[in-house]
Amino acid sequence: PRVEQVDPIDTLPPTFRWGVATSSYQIEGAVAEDGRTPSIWDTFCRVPGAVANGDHGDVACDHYHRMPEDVALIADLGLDTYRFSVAWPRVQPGGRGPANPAGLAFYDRLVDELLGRGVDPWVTLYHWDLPQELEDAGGWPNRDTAYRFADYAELVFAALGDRVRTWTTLNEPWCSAMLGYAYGDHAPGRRDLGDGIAAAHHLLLGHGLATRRLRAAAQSPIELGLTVNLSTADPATDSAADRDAARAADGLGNRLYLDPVLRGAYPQDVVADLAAEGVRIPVQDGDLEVIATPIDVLGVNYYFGQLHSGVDEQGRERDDDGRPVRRVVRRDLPRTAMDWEIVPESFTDLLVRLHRDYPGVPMVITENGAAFDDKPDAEGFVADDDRVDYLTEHLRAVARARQAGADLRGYFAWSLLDNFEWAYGYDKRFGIVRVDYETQRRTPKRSALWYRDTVRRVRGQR
Ligand code: GBH
Repeated sequence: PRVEQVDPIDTLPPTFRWGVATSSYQIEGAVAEDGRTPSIWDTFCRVPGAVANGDHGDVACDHYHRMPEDVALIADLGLDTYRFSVAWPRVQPGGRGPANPAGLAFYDRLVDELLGRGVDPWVTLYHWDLPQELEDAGGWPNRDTAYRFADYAELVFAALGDRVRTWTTLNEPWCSAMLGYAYGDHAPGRRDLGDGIAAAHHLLLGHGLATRRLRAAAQSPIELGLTVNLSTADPATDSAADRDAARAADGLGNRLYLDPVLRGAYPQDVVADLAAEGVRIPVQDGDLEVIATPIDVLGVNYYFGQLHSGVDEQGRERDDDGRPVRRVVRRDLPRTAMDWEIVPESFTDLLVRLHRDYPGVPMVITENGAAFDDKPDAEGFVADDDRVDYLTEHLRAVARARQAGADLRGYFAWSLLDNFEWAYGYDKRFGIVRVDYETQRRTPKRSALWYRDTVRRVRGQR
């Protein structure tokens, strides 16, 4: 255990950005209003067995109709930034052609409401709700989707760029590509490694194209970035098999996204692993230059760190098909309601490693948080000490990485509200504010009050 004189959180500078994050499909509801067309998640939610309890985002947190109340919650917590995403099928129905003014009007009002309350809007252009029509035309494995995304990005920028300074192109391309197209856990539910890898490349291409378009369109300085979900991948033992399993996991999960964007090349070891599976990344001339267009900020989403082994339970290093075994090892650690291990030390390791391997790009934690089995009292208040502990330890981990030299500029808790947790539906609650889905009543949990007080203290406002 380290002995520290002051709480590391108190070493975070007054300029540090403090916020909360959400995403469109997880909170908005109103899926058929004001000209919005279906996204791949509207479709996927109707596939029997795809989402827990048959849940869907038709109503979600009804944020579309309660937006001013939700902005007031953020402002009352004293936070300076709100990270939200724009629903592509709301503002450009079908994913092509002209803007839908009624859909854009919602984000227009949201941005104005935030600015009026002194909260900085931080826009994510794509948090997984691809227009269904584009999926019908091939989805992200189809190269054309990257160009459609760049057009869409420009259209949103034309409407909000006069007031929004910070833009994130994609949220977690690994999830869109692999969970959506390779593993089938997320929309659109395809299960093909080649499709997953093609999707990953076209997502990155779309990111690069959109970055260039926004940079060209900007009349005043803007901050552009990409948000990736990252995890540590440590070997379970020092054996060669375990070390190779960890390398492969780090390659497919982390470096496949970081390297092309920040170094202009795909990692050769991952390219070789994929070739062994008969998969080639569909790179065309000039793609990597586009993907490596400089960004101003890297968004990091972290939930937990993983341990990997290259042997199965019987000690075999290869499976029946002769492929190397790659297994995640669960440790005897406390877990969240998602069954994710709580490993704050890995967060520090990850951030210090990013600083070492990808120097020069400022980082912001665009998501961090946890689901727990919340027990509201009769008034709907949740005394979520487990979440307070999780957030405290992870913020300390961020502050320690910063003390070790990592260029960290801000932190967003996931999430403002309990919301639609994708394939897990509404059962898993990540909010610092409770949502009663019967009444849509919002009640700040103890973690929200702790967050408010912490931000105040660090800013020296008390
Ligand atoms: C984020 O995804 C999303 O951006 C957000 O919308 C979501 O609500 C939030 O996190 C909470 O889930 O157990 O094999 O899946 C995070 C997705 C979580 C993907 C951890 C990788 C690793 C291990 N990541 N997961 S596994």
